[in-house]
Amino acid sequence: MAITIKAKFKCSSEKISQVPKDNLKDIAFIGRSNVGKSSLVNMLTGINGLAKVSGTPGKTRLINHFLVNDSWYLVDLPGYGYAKVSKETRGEFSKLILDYVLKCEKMHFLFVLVDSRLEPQRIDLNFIELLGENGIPFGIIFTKADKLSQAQLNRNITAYKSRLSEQWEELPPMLVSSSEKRRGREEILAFIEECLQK
Ligand SMILES: Nc1nc2c(ncn2[C@@H]2O[C@H](COP(=O)(O)OP(=O)(O)OP(=O)(O)O)[C@@H](O)[C@H]2O)c(=O)[nH]1
Ligand SMILES: [Mg+2]
Repeated sequence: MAITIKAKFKCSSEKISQVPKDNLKDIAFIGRSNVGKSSLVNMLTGINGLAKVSGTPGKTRLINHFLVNDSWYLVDLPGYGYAKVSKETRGEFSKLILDYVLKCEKMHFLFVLVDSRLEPQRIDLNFIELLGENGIPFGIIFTKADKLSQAQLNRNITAYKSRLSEQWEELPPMLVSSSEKRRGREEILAFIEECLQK
């Protein structure tokens, strides 16, 4: 049976001083531009158009908070790795992303979305390294699983694990999604529920 959740847009922030000041926990989504963060927010909430989706990378520019079941926030973040996004961008990750991920106390758990079709990308590996170094709790979601066969998906996930194992003793939790086919919804929501208890 599909889990129903209640969700509504709360606010967009252009700096972390603007994020909601309540003590509800944030579950956030990050990853390269166009990887499918906003689509996943829509799929999980079951509300198409709640988060703005686009075929052109760099659509989401602000930190968007969506209140779920009046008790926690789903947070849609801008993507990284898209050069044209902003003139203010320094280095590979914007100040907005770094401030939120490294300094925002509401940030309870971060999902790093990676395109299941691609071999490990340098920018994602760099971002994951940054999270590891700073002790940020995170998991990986392999997106757009509808675009490849189950066998290819398994091969790519195995390759990703072995790549991360070169550097880390312990691997982060990993999940699979397809916003197109609504795959992974139950698993991701169950994972989040568990995460919110901690
Ligand atoms: N086939 C398929 N396409 C997807 C999936 N998820 C997202 N897309 C497509 O990928 C494109 C980018 O989706 P978004 O959700 O806007 O990606 P984003 O990560 O939020 O992008 P930015 O906000 O630009 O960082 C859109 O054309 C989506 O329709 C998926 O699971 N399967
Ligand atoms: Mg987006």
